[in-house]
Amino acid sequence: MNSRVLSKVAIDEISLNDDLSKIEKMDFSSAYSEYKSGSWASIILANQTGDHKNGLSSEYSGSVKVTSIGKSLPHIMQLIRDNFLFSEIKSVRIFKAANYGLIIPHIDYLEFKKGFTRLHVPLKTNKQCFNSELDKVYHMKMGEVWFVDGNLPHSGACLANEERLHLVIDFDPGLPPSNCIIEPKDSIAQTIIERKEFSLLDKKNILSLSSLINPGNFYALLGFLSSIHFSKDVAAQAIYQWLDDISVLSGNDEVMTMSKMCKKKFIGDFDTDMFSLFL
Ligand code: YCP
Ligand code: CO
Repeated sequence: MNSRVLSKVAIDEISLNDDLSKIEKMDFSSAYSEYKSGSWASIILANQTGDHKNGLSSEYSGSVKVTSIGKSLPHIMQLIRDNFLFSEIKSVRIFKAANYGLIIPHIDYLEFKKGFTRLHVPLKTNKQCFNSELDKVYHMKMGEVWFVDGNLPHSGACLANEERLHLVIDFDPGLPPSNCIIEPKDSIAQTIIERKEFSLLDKKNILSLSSLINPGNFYALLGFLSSIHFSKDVAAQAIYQWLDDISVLSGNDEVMTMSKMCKKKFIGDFDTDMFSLFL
């Protein structure tokens, strides 16, 4: 797994809760909502323009501007200044996943020349929150600083009737992950999730969805397929192979087109065959 824990920040719970209670009342941006199944949204604390309504990331040179949302969350902004190389930051956001919501397996930065070096810091989480990369599923604990490699297929979820908040900081892509942190601490144990075997029967049951799939339930099915790898030992990107197989078996041209479009949008030319052992 290329994603890894780099450090842990000290969090003062009382001041953090002060900011978290403000976040509860905020309107979240609908940017990137095509990636979600169930509840997922973001708020923008800092970006190129300083406008929090500008929810989409952008590549630029020059320094980041704090938005009105960032200014209203002084404790979180201070935590960032205390722990990270502020001058190399390109954006600061909070990702909220809630109530069994997830992000469909995808590769980031496909629309960019280089993308970013991205770190995650959980500010509110629970045991049913998971992230994945290729064939691994892991859990990020409160205050841990994780490098998340967006160049590999990955996904994230809050599979409980609760809310998960991650601080997500994008740095200049030229910066190696450990250089984003002022004082990196190594040797923090990572929590990898053990999952049940993904059996031939499981695969057969998935393919049998070909008799039920149609353009109207396609996205609901995509969300369901995305959730499987969090509990069964199969790779995140397997959903694109399944979708392809299900849609061919369905004989429905519209579904086949949707399946191809989805794969292209979410993982581009990533070769699922190269990793077919895990499908
Ligand atoms: C991003 N990528 O890179 C988004 C977040 C999933 C897709 C949600 O900002
Ligand atoms: Co991503």
